[in-house]
Amino acid sequence: MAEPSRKQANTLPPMAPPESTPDAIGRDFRRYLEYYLGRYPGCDGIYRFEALAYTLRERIMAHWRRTWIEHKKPGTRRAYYLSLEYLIGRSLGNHLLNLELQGPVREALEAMALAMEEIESMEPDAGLGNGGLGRLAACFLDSCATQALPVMGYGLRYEYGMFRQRIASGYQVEDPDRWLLAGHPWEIERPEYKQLVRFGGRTEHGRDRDGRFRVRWVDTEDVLAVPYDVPVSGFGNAVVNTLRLWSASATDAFNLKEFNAGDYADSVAAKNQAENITMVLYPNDASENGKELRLRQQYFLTAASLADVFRQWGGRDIGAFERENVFQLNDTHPSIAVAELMRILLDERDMHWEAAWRVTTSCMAYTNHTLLPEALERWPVRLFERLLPRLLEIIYEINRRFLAEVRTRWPGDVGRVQRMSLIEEGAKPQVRMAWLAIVGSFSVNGVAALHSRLLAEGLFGDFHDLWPQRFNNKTNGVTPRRWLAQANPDLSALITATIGDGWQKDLSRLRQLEACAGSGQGGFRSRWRAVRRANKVRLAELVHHATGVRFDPDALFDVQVKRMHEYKRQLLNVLHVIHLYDRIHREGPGSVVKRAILFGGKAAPGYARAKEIIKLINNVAAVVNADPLAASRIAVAFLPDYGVSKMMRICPATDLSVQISTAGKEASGTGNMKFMMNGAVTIGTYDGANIEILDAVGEDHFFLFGLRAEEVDALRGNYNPRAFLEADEDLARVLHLVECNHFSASEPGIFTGIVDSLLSPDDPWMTVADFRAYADAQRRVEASWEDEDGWSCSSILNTARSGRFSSDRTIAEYNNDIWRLTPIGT
Ligand code: 26Q
Repeated sequence: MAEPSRKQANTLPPMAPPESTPDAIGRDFRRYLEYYLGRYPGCDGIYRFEALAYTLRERIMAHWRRTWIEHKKPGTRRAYYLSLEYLIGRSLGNHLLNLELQGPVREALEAMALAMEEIESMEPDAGLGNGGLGRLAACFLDSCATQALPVMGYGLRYEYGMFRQRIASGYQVEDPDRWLLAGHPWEIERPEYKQLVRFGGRTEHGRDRDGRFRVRWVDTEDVLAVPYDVPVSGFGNAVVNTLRLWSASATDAFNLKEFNAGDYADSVAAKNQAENITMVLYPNDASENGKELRLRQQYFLTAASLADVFRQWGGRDIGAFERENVFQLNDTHPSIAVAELMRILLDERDMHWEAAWRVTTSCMAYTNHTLLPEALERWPVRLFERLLPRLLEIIYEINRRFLAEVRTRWPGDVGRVQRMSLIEEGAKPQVRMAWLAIVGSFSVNGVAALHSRLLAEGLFGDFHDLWPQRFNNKTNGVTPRRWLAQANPDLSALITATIGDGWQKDLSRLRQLEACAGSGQGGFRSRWRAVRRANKVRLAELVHHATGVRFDPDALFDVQVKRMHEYKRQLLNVLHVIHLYDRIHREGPGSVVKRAILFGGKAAPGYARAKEIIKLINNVAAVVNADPLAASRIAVAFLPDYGVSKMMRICPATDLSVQISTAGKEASGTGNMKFMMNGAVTIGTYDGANIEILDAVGEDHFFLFGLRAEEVDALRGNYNPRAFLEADEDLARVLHLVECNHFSASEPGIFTGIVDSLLSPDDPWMTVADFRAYADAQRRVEASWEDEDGWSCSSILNTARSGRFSSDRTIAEYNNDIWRLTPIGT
């Protein structure tokens, strides 16, 4: 009886979407506030945000549904982005921009004496990522929607996102980020699409009625995956894609035995075990940590997402699956997808190995984000055996067949077979996840030209020998909607007034600004400066509010914000700050330009050295800022709790973008692109995407310094930091100031670990080797800064030539070379 009426209901035409006049928006806002949330206009600000979010969500819904229907049209090829991280930040301002509702919403709010920016600032950042890799995923989703590509993101709905950082006595303190407590009005729970994910148990091998070899995975502990959908709007195109985040929940059958045995409370308490899976984001971004819960998270995301794709595939011909589905693996974190897809095809879809393997290797594509060996994921075979026994069997079989191929190609090359095996042998055998991802994918890419070349020549060299055509580069990009249009509205208005609209979707058009950079364009240059100065005033307010340090808006804003890591060399930056302080005392305050130096970034809680570096920065800042002579020229601050929203205030106000990683270590970097887009000039090493930024803007508008990747490698083995010290009095003085506790008078000795690491011949980051070159490059910065017009010209050219670093360009390349999707018709 229920069926016909539901069918009938399905044929009802959709309700007309709500109007978007200021009146209608104002009415809906009040209705949500007062009748849905049960609050009043003078309530706590978070509720005004929520009411506005719901008001906007209603206006997204019809587009969302229409986009979904387009995606589901038979024959539509779709891509799935699998990522353990999405660093989304705030969404309200982004949807307002994309739906072109800024005007009417502002008007509606003003009629109630409410300020739009104030409401926007109430939204908590969705911090479901660590740093670059997670933010890249968010920028990619934005570009996919803007290009109307049928792409869906799959991720995890962590209850606790990236921890909040506080500074106490100069040290980092972590506080949990229970971001969902404030309410998450963007998401829609879809329990009807829940999936079961299995763990543990054992496998049974046998033959079915037709005599075919079959494997059953039995006695498993099951966890429910419940999806929550988050809308991803495109810019001005009525497309709304979906980010589907999975939340773990205990099954009803969970611990049924104990339950029936009367251990009611214990069995309910045991639900925690299952629900723990999506409790917390792992906060390390550059080293694997080998925790069992992390592997559970990875399989949970992968299994739930693949099951969801197959649910939608239904009973259609599996032969067409590879034509219509492609999975992009965001690093090795979801690379168990290779084995899981094989498991589904073999065990659930009854395919033969060869056919299943053809499908798998036609559907999977893998992106690598790091060259650091310590970040390469390996899982103990024993852990795999216990947690995912069926997947381990499949990995063994993939490996057996793969190594046979290697032996055929290189007969007798035992070393090569050992190097390439998916299993690293030894006392504690491990599964090499990157190898699994490469073997199972038709495409393997790095994230900047240098990085992709180093992968092919080094880390993945053996695989490149075997399958050169699999390897490709996709230089990262960032979305100009968030990072220019939204973050820098005044500069955007100036750009639009100068070259017209359209750059938001075609960033190469910024090139037209080149004509405004030269002399004879004094009017434009001074407007450019005025906008940037106003941005610097706003950043100075933020810094003062958060740290008590005063930045002079007319100073050179010298900024390094990113995760704390030795390879990123915040230490080199601090050494330079100390050198400036020393110069002021030796040569007088007039010898240096006025500078405001900003640091920001989180250290992984278990990364002791990175935390010491934060402490050093804070101690140096305290001494410098309290010294009247030094403080007359330089101010130093460490901004706590750096994240997406902070960056939206920082990058429009930065003059000098500090990108000084040891060459060959930063895969790409994406902060560098955000700064460039907003008119900062880069001081940087020849590393990652810096190289391509330099190439785009030209060497007159970029401060290049330091060893090249080849030189870093060549120096290894006979690196002698003390020789650099002896040859460079400035450096010796700087290190002496640290060693003699000038910055740690009340805690002597706390920085000896740092000094020792800098002076160790085994220092992999070779900070001391690049000190002289960095200080000299900073001298060139000073000279350029004193030529105000010349600097403005460089600033304008950096923006004008940043078009290549739009994630729209990156996504167009992914689509042309890897995904081959057709934009949906709207
Ligand atoms: C792995 C195992 C267990 C726990 C955590 C992890 C883990 C999590 C996150 C390992 C690495 C990450 C993140 C890496 C990352 O953000 N890499 C950056 O990716 C950017 C986008 O491609 C690049 O621009 C940066 O250069 C790269 O460092």
